[in-house]
Amino acid sequence: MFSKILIANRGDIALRILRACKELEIKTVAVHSTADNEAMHVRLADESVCIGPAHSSKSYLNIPSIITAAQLVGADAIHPGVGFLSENSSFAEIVKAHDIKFIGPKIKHLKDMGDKIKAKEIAKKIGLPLVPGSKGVVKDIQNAKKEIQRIGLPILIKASAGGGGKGMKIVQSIDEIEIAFTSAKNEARAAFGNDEVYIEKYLSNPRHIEVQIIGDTFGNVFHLGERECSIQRNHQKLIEEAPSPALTKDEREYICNLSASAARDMQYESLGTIEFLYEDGKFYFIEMNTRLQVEHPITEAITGKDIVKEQIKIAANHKLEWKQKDIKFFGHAIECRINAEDPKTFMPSPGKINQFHSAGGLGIRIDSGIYSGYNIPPYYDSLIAKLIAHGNNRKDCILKLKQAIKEMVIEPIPSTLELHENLLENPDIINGNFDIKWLEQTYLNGK
Ligand code: MV4
Repeated sequence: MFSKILIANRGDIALRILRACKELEIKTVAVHSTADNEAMHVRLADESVCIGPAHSSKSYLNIPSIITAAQLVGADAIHPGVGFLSENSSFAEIVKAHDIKFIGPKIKHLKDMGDKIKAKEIAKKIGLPLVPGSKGVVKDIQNAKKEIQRIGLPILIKASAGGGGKGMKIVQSIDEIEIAFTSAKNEARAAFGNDEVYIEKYLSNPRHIEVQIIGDTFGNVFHLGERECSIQRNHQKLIEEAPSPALTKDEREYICNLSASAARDMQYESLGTIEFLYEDGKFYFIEMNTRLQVEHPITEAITGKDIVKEQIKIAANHKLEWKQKDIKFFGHAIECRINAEDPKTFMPSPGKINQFHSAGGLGIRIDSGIYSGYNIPPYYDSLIAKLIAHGNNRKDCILKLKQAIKEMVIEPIPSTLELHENLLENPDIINGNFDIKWLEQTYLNGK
């Protein structure tokens, strides 16, 4: 087992990883920017190293600085957390070149899944259903038009180096193709330094359903059920739940087993998530995330597994101590992401928290680095807390969440706590009747 892990992240996720390390009796090293001197994960770590100024390009994304910190303290592994460097294959290569273990999947899988066209090729080979689309890169407008004739409108142009929705263009009618294709390429070049694009049939009202995968270095690869992540705005998820209220038992078994066997074929290691769109009873693979995810606590709630501890053990070449049949699913879990944002305009609302009061009770979990007197810096993601409820069933879970939201106090900064309170009273939410468009087009528009 590792003796010292450097946590290359901040906020609630750094704290989450720190807790897993403590339970495994591994020493922890926090790295932080000058804006995070007073952060909770820094206070609780055994050691901390300031790795640069506030802007994340100079600190949390500063590879030389992080490697130097790891060498200075003698860390034998680095956990990249979520976001930042977590899916950066060059970072993983550099970590490895310094004889430090990168806690995550094989470099090959970071690379393959980072290239969305390659990811689709692999997914196809291993039997995952794809959205109908171009075979690989679409080079020019001529070819784009040919693809449209074959696939039919509407289509979506996506960046091969993209993911998370950046640089996508919808084409509803053929005369839009020239502008859409050119701007998709320009945006992709500007955002990713790679202007390769591909085309897919555009699904207008899908749900977003993803399957959690875990694999060890001995070829044991299992699924830990699915998560429903359709409640989102601007590609930022607000609420996630497990299991999905949209699936039948048969559909769940089908997609989870298919995902596990696909990941097994790849000999996937560590944590991963296979993302699907789900529309009219059919699943379509879109991409695979090769990291721990923000919404992992709902999977932990319904499976009773600490997947961050498992991820660390896997990186240290421990064998998973259970098989697929040993994984039992219990009840229903929902996560509300609480952001330091205005609940109506979604404008970031950093600043000082004068009062913080947590919620509690059976089945309530709060992952957060905030405290009374904490000053939320303006430089990073606005997620400040994750409120997770686990109940016997979906109704029980919603009731627990509503009470927890009433109990929680985060003052005086505006936060999305109030939005969640309202959402949980909405009949569509209560009935599980929503898709990826619902929040923006139905809920926020109708207000
Ligand atoms: C799509 C789609 C509709 N049709 N692909 C957005 C991010 C990236 N993961 C893929 N995304 C989408 N791909 C086809 N062919 C709609 C989206 C999409 C979306 C997907 C999941 C969760 C939220 C979303 C929000 C807007 C668009």
